Amino acid sequence: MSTTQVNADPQTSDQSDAVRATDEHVVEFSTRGFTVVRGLFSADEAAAYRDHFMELNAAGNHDGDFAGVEGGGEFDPLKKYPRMIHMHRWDETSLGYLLHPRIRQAMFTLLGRDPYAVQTMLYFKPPGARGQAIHQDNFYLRAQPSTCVAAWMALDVCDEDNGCLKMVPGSHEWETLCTVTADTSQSFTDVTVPLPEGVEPEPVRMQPGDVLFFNGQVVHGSNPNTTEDRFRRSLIGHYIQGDAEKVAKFYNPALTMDGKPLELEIAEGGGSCGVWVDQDGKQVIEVVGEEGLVLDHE
Ligand SMILES: O=C(O)CCC(=O)C(=O)O
Repeated sequence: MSTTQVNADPQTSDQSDAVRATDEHVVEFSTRGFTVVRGLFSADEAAAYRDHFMELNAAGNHDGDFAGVEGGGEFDPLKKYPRMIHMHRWDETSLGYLLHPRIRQAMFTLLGRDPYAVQTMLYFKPPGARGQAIHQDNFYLRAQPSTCVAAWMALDVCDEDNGCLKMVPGSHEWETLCTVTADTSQSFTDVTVPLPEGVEPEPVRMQPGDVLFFNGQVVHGSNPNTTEDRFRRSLIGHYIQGDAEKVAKFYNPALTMDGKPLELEIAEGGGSCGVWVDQDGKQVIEVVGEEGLVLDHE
């Protein structure tokens, strides 16, 4: 199959090293749990990724495609545009993004060392599609010790109308929360986490080519795409911090940022999780027993 190829070579791409993660990004990432490197990829590169994945979608189904749980109705647009996962295992362009030198540089700057690469995802989020209820990525990846990190690239303009990501600043300091049932008329997944009163996620508006880096403990999600004519496509690489020794089975083998496969120990699910309790009028997380729910991936 011939599809649009994306130039992943920083020596010849128009973006080169012009845009990099800086000290300000490091400060924001460590204090808020996430940061956006604006223009890390050019608008043309984002357009080429968009074309590539639309061609892959048009070519048929792929292993792991996920149209969501029941609840989207008879005309659920995700049936035609299911989320793709682990494309880097069979698609060079996805692998090129996952290990891209600019992503590697940004990760190294934010984390102080290379991470291991473990997953790719592509959200098409067409007009009318449900969003994804708020969650913490490390609930699924189970990277231990420490956590996972995402590099979430906007392929379209992302705003509140088409369901941009929304993040809870500072929640990277939280324990992994116990999950509760989500509203599947709004979310294509059926689990979520509760927030204490007064805590609201904030929308992250992005332009094509901007990359949002976020810590795997950060509570985040997205609302439905309420537009009639705008997709909200995004390409995501998931990584685990380079001191992780274990990860859930689904993510093994991991890859070094040079592309070498690496078998880590398997982290079993069902560990302890946190619930919100009142302590002297303040909501704090109390870690309780075992999480009953074990999911392979989000
Ligand atoms: O793109 C979205 O709407 C959700 C993405 C997400 O939750 C993730 O990348 O972990």
